[in-house]
Amino acid sequence: MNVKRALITGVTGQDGSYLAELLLEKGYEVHGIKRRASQFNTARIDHIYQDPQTDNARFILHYGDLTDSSNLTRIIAQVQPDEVYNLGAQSHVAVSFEAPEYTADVDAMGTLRLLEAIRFLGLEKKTRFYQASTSELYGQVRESPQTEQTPFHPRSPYGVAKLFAYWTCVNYREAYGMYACNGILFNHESPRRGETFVTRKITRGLANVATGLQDCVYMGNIDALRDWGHARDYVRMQWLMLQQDTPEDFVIATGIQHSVRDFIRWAAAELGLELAFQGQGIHETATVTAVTSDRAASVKPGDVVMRIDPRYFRPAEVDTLLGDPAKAQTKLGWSPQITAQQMCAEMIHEDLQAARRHAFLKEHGLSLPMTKEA
Ligand code: NDP
Ligand code: GDR
Repeated sequence: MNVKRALITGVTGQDGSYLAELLLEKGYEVHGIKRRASQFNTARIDHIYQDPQTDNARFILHYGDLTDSSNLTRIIAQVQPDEVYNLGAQSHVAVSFEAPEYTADVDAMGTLRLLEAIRFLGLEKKTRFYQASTSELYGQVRESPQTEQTPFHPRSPYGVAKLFAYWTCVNYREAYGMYACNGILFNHESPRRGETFVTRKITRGLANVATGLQDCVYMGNIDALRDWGHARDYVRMQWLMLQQDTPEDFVIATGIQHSVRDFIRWAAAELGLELAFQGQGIHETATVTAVTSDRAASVKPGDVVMRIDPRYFRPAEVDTLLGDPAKAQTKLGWSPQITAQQMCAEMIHEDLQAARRHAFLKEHGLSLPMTKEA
């Protein structure tokens, strides 16, 4: 039987880890590109790691970087992939304002480098290409909900870089007949979400508060509205998009919107904390009004567990995003299985366990360094 071969950039990230699991389950040989780092950076994929010394390893990692054309070309020449999933990116919107040139190099030029390598190697009729596009393309939204036809107006260096990548993907499809698709994915989260994205910052921060490791979480714009789904649901869609007869772009979203404030409320409720939000703008706080579970043994009514820190405001904000997944539902038969609230509960569960481990170690004078900044 002909085993399909996939190459994933960003395999060490949230989506890369779930996608690698999915493709391995489907019998693929999965190749991933990881960056060299001064410490191990494979925590999300260690559970599926396969010893390269074994003869039949189906999960193979290559050192590489989206800023290095020669490296990408060499890996693609060696792997001869049937499918490339370009998930690698400097993916943090706020950080893209701090490092705009690097973000453009990785997120925009990195996509071009990959597509050009496929073409240069004469693989444009063999290799199917998935581009991790984003709802950040809509930015200052012109209509709601957003569809595949909604005009783009990115609001950050990240969004602008991803816009270049989006159009590059479309252009290679039109110019060279490549099977190349954009998945326009709305925010998706999980217990594997990076610690500085808002949902994980909330679940991790409040779990730390519940166990006495931290007093309070400091947030930015909690009025922001997002359409949150679960990463495990969304990677299924990335694969499905590459299995169609013709390449097309798809919005992937739940079609349901919540505020950051709602997410804080859910996370607190999962810990048995009822909150009252008081004050406005930078003076807004969340105070505990009742503690209904021993999960938050370190907290008492009257404690302020959330404050605003303007450092987390962005130079230009995306206030509201809401996706319309009708095309994906009709053409691909896809619909999300996990609600945002269920996902929040799963994240709290995992972060509470981690916080309890930290608290236990601290109690026994064995504390590991713990980064509070997020
Ligand atoms: P993560 O930030 O969790 O993962 C990003 C991955 O890219 C990591 O493996 C990271 O490596 C890698 N990476 C970063 N810089 C480079 C580089 N220079 N060369 C090679 N690899 C690099 O992101 P997600 O998994 O959440 O998202 C996956 C993709 O989907 C990204 O492109 C993101 O922009 C996009 N997206 C995400 C959405 C979401 O809500 N999660 C929504 C829409 C789009 P390392 O582990 O070493 O840092
Ligand atoms: P986003 O996700 O910018 O939408 O990009 P993030 O979780 O960072 O922010 C969502 C919203 O929450 C507001 N916010 C805060 N955000 C962070 N990170 N930290 C805070 O303290 C905070 N307080 C409020 C933000 O201002 C924003 O409005 C994510 C990334 O995964 C991108 O790669 C992806 O393309 C998009 O989702 C879709």
